[in-house]
Amino acid sequence: MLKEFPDDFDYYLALHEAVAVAMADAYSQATGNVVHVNLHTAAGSGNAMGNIQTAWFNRTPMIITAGQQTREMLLLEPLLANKNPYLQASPWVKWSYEPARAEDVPAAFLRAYAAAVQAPAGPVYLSLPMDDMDKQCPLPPAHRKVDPRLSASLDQMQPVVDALDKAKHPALVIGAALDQLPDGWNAGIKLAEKLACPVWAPPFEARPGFPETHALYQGVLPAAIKPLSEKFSGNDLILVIGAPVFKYYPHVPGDYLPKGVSLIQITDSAEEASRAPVGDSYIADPARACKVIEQAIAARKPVAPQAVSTAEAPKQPDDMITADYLFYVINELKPKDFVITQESFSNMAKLKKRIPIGKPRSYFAGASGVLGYGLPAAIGVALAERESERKRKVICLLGDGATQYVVQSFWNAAQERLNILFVLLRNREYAILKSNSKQLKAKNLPSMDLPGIDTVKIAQGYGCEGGYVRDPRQLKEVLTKALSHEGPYILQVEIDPEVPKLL
Ligand SMILES: Cc1ncc(C[n+]2csc(CCOP(=O)(O)OP(=O)(O)O)c2C)c(N)n1
Ligand SMILES: [Mg+2]
Repeated sequence: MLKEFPDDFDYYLALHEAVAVAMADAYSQATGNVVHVNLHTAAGSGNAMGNIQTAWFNRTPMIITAGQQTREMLLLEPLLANKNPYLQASPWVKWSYEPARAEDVPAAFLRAYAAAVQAPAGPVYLSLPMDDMDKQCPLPPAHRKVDPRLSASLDQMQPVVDALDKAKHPALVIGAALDQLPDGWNAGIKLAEKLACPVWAPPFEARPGFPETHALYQGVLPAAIKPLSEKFSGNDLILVIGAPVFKYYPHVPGDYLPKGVSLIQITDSAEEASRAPVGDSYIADPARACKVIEQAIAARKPVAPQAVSTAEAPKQPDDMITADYLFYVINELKPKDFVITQESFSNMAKLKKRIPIGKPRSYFAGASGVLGYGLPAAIGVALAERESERKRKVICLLGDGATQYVVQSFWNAAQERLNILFVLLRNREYAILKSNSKQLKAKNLPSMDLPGIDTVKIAQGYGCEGGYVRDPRQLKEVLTKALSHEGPYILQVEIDPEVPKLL
């Protein structure tokens, strides 16, 4: 496939398939465009599975091609043949296919494209026997358009409008889908302001669908059945837009909703709609639905805008830098325009509190909980920023454990001289797993610590520059320098190995 490669096509080599898929995923998320990832056959596809799962939950329009042995030998299962390309990437792709004939390869690409972009967008998988590339295509397939978005009509939304007009204390839950649709943030903000109601972010969303700096914003819902339900004790109607109902993590049983509270979900995913354990679901384009509803609902008494509750500035710790203090300082020193990618599991709640996102398309994470996304995602976002007018600085916040899954990414950052500050939170442990153990009241678990890893040295080996900080009094100075560095830089911050509560 790489023979006589066209000059007008950017092809980035990654050193591991997990890196390739996450780089491509984030590039697609940041640009809104379809992306093509080319993997080695069965083994390479296997290496990539975790991030293919993430692409599925991130709703990333991604065409994955994977190599396959020559058709002539497939029956013999030669070395590196993919034994079952239809099944291998399932259930995390929307479509997988190995063309029946070489002549079908171009049309299979067009079908893959159409499947990937249609709502809900997602990855598709094409297995391509290597001898196909030498054949001629007798008749190129026709170029055609497939509208990727669903619609939303007043006719369909009338029951939602009626329910909102009747509700005394509605609340909104706005998901990542509104950050993916170009008109999403505005549509959500207008609806929220007309309803003058509280707005929550769903648990584990990869992107904020609503400004975290807005006076109506309440924070991220807890990722467990009972505590999530309790957040809605003062409401009578919950409208969930562009998110699953809900993404839970630890099992804390209870009612899905408080007694007497009803729920409506608007999603473009039939699967998400069928999976919800409570409430009525409407399948529609979430941004368009917001607009239709906003225009049709009766005006409510405007509420006086609350002051956004900003967390109090923390004191500079005496001994060790805490994650909370680190995020506070990053928020103070960050440039006006920035993008965040992150994979720092135990510190997510603090991050959300200390570095609120006020602009769309400015924060990208993995929606799956699979480790190995946040670091290569910074590369994909930085490539998109470099191509765009914006050229924003990418700040990538990483756990010391998460980083080790995809360290090869540092090579791409160095080769492309991308403008990324990697901040590595070195607590020398899998803190979130310790939090989990506490939640489960499990004792004496092995293998929760990560001694002896110097990630700056690893990154230096791949060509990145980097440095260290452990003294809270030096943090501001060191971080200021690191932020002004042109090109990739990794700052390893020794942090307090505190084990936060899981919920
Ligand atoms: C591919 C994969 N393997 C294992 C896990 C389980 N897991 C979740 S969080 C975590 C540790 C993360 O450690 P680190 O990045 O240091 O973050 P910390 O909890 O210390 O903040 C592990 C191993 C996972 N989610 N994904
Ligand atoms: Mg850690």
